[in-house]
Amino acid sequence: MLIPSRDSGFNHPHSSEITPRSVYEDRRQMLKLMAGGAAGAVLASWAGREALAQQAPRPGKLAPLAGARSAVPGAVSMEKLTDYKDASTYNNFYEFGTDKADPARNAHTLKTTPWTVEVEGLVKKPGKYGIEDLLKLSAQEERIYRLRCVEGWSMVIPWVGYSLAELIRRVEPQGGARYVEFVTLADKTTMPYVGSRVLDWPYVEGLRMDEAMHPLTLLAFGMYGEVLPNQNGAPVRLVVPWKYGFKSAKSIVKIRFVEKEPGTAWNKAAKQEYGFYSNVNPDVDHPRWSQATERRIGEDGLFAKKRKTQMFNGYEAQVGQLYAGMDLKKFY
Ligand SMILES: Nc1nc2c(c(=O)[nH]1)N[C@H]1C(S)=C(S)[C@@H](COP(=O)(O)O)O[C@H]1N2
Ligand SMILES: [Mo]
Repeated sequence: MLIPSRDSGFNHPHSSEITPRSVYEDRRQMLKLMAGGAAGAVLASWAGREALAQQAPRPGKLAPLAGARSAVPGAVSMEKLTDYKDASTYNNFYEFGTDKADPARNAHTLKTTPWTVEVEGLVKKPGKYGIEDLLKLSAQEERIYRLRCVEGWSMVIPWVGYSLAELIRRVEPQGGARYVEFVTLADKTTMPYVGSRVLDWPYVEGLRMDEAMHPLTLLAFGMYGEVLPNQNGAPVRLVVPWKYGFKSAKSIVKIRFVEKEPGTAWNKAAKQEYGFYSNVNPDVDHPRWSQATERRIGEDGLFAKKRKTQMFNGYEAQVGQLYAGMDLKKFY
């Protein structure tokens, strides 16, 4: 993320600063391409998917968390998975620092047990959920989602979780609830950047009720068949695949049902640059850079080809109707 320089003297990372991969990785990529044939990266069948699954065994780093393959339309991308190593070492989690490598380096201090998520606001059944109960509230599914960051890179990650709608139905929103606000942990003792002026803490995000209820909106507890690494938002986060990455709030502690559009962390930091909707849209430029193309993490070496960003990150068939008639340049 990049916000206009303010009086903080803080240097924000630029989209152009995506760490170039080493020559070693170029070589590795070349060997992979040779081994798999030119079409090796594109697999269009379930057989292909299974083959990929074999290429990406459980990392064996954290507790296992299995999910059955999701039947939700659009929930299982056939694209090649991003390497676990890349997905867990190239992160945005500003509570732990602004460099992409900071979260993996610093988030070991995050204490994820005990963990409680409070459901509050305009619901008939407010309450506190211990993380274990929240995990068991519905069946865990594997969802292979593209996630595209507003800075211009993307990944393909096998998440484990269930539709946020399952929880929402359980707590019975009142008629006046039109938005859902997600409040994340802001603990100065374990998160070194909370208190810095880079953002207003806690990091807050929000969705319109119909977006929150959409079956693709995932409450995620794991990835690659294991519980989430701290740097990816343990123990529970959101993944909203048709929106820029920053909508996918990490380490959630409160889910609040509200009447008015909630203020969100990046909108508060730079209103003209990050709107409430933040739908992935190649036709709406960020004020300071184009959003038309993206780089897939792991492909950013010698053989890198920029990919064309798709409308709603490729999920238009599933979510396009949520925005029928809306001016997406105005509601960016
Ligand atoms: N609490 C919190 N959640 C956050 C962020 C953050 O800084 N703090 N960064 C967001 C951004 S900008 C992105 S791109 C994604 C990155 O998720 P990943 O590191 O798992 O790929 O997390 C989002 N969720
Ligand atoms: Mo992002």
